[in-house]
Amino acid sequence: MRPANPPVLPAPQKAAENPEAVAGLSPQKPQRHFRRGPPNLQIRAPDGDPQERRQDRAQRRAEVVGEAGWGAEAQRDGLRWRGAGTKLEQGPRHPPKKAEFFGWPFQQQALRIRASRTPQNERQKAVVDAFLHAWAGYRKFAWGHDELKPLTRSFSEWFGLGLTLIDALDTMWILGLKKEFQEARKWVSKKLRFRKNVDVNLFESTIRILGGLLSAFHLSGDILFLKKAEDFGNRLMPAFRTPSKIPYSMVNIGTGVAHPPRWTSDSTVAEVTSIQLEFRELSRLTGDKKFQEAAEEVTRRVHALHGKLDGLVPMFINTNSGSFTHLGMFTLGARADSYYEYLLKQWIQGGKKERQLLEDYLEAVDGIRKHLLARSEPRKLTFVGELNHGRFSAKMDHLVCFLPGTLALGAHHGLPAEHMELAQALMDTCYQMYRQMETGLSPETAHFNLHHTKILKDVQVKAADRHNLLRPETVESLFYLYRLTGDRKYQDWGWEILHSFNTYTRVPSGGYSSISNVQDPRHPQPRDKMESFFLGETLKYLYLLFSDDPDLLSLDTYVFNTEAHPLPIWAPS
Ligand code: DMJ
Repeated sequence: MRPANPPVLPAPQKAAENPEAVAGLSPQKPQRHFRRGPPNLQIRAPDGDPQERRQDRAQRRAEVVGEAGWGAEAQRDGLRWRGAGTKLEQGPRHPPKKAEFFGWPFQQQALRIRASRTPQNERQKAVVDAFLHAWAGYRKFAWGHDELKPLTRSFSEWFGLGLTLIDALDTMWILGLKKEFQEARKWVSKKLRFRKNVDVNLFESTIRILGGLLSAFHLSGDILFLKKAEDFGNRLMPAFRTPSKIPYSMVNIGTGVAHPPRWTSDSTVAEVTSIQLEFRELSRLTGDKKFQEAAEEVTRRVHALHGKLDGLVPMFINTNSGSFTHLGMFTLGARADSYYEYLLKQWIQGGKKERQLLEDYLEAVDGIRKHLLARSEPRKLTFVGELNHGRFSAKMDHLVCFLPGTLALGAHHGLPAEHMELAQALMDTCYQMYRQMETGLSPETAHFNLHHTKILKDVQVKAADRHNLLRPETVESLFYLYRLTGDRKYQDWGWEILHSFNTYTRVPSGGYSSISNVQDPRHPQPRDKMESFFLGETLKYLYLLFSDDPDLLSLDTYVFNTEAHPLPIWAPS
């Protein structure tokens, strides 16, 4: 019923191959759909066995790639010689003129997604229960503030912008929590004001606030969220006024003064390269190109820089010179992680036409294979280590666990099958980072054992790394791996993790708390903080993981930003 996923270079598709032209799905006017954004979320009763349907799709995909007869090498060569297939198409990159956009009757044409009415299974209900418990704490003790402090029943401020509330908007929509969504919407309408003298971090506020508002707009069709997003995006723009066009990490959204942190003129590479999905989408929606142009200028400059190692990037970049600094240090963890994620996801967002993004991504995956992969003892777990001036360290941040999901997503979109194999191996490892801990929760950073000794566990933890911040990366990847393979073990692993969160991090009076010691089930030492991404990402991905409906935020229609906010894939021209 649905077209097989195209290989890297898809053959020109007939209009009839539009996935939304499938019988039984709510019809869209193709032209509007293509120009404006995603189709409605397709919520329907599953027809037939979901596993079978998934296998069919996987088989068709394999056939398409197989027919093309490309291995990884040939695919990349194909990129170069098949110019027609790789030319940067300008179609979806020209947003509608602003006036045209705002004259648009949203109630009829906004590509809204109905709040989920999918029958929820027991596991999904458990996620809804967890969300409501977290939300109850936030609502009671931290309403309108950035983060809940569940133990002291108070709150903390980071930007003073209701961070948790905004980060959680689309999760509520997806979980079908209409009453909670409406109450939060009212706060956004009545209380959320960006004209305030406050420094925000460009990256963190882009992925959480801008991403959260854009996604809430797409799911609900409510223009309030788009207007807020545009206001906020405008206030972030001063960050790009630097000698190098590489943005400062901080910007005051009231005064318009941007600056680097006090101690350096560097920005973090992951931060400046992980704002593009949001800025590009904001341009497309508003018709104002400046957001996209500023963000893409960063991509172009980073692409051209020296100091990479087979596609791997250092962790810092200077806002004056525009060059990488602290050369020779390579990680897939903090400060570099989402650089790789956004190469792939921008390529997908733009309709798989921007060749440079894909080439940089493919080169980086090869770089990871060549320099950063190793296997632990005794279980031979494949992990991604770090490189410091040629010295390998068997250290892996939990943050790296986004990678199995990203690799699987790339394979789904036609990249080499070996990416999926690596994704599955790394997924096992990320699961073991939970499984081998006494609480069943992963530490912030794992050190892998490389020696044939009597140490029984592959995953070792240093005292400073024993905390768990309720991070999403592993359940995020479990969602992709289940969605794309249909192997139920990934759901079971996610279920175990949810159980551990409930056992060790749930605070009876409301909310969940990060903990300081994942190795001590008797004294996990709650830290009195519930990060906004627990509601924005962790619980959302768990809910999606437990869904058997591949059309609940289809990976052919949406791309998730690095804070789990779904944005539309710009439809192919
Ligand atoms: C989130 O803000 C995002 O997922 C980001 O990419 C990494 N850090 C946190 C979650 O761990």
